[in-house]
Amino acid sequence: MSRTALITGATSGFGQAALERFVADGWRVVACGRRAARLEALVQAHGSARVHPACFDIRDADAMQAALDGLPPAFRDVDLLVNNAGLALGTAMAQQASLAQWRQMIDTNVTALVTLTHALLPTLVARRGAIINISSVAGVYPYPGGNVYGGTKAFVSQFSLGLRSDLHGTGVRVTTIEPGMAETEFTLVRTGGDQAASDRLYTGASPMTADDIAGVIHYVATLPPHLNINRLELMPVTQSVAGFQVHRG
Ligand code: NDP
Ligand code: 8X3
Repeated sequence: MSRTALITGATSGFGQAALERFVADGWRVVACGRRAARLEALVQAHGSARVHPACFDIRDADAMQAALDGLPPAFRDVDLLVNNAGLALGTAMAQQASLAQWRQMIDTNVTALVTLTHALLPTLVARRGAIINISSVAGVYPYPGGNVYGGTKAFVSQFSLGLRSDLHGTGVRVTTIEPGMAETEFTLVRTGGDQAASDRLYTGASPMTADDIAGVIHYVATLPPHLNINRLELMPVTQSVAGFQVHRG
């Protein structure tokens, strides 16, 4: 029986790579994002029986609800919610950071994620479905300039554990995936479109790929229904943690 996944941030990076994996495995996918042309290209590539485009800004709760209300019958029974849409903006120290950027990260990574989860929980409970939340190593390990981005991802990881507790006995699975450095449009977005900065970060570093993360998302989603992975932290071999700093003055 064909299952249905709703993937946010399906126009790029992890979300788009995950869509490709799920469609190839016979799933239907509700593909969410703001960039209509990219969503349309996904429908063209895979067909409207497999991919339904849901074009909305995830921070707009009314637009989100309208998109859910407008799902064609074949895409309404969502078995898997992949909360992937998100972003980091800037790497400024907190004392120099933009409050507007902080708010945009919170609105996208936190408020929109909980709003969509809240809207889909009745369906997911009825279908004994699954939720995969994309967090980050930035939510576990602090680094200079990570401030609010890391805070939003710590929220995602803790919210996921809370969902696990609340959904106890429903059969709904909840997993947090916490990736480290992966080459996508993430750094392009974070730097306000600085392709050279993005290239500098990834060149020679052998970062993870979007497809690496998509494979993990698909693996988690297709485990036997009695098995729940609570959280999974991943890094490229070239990345590790080295945290403390000491100021003497
Ligand atoms: P990309 O920038 O390639 O993709 C981000 C996706 O989020 C896009 O599809 C974008 O769609 C969507 N998105 C962003 N803002 C909104 C919005 N307001 N409304 C709707 N959709 C939105 O980055 P990644 O694939 O790397 O990021 C995916 C997730 O993984 C994010 O949550 C990120 O924080 C996380 N992550 C990334 C890591 C990395 O190193 N790349 C590591 C750890 C976690 P559109 O612009 O079309 O709206
Ligand atoms: C993205 C990973 O280390 O750039 O979440 O914050 S990092």
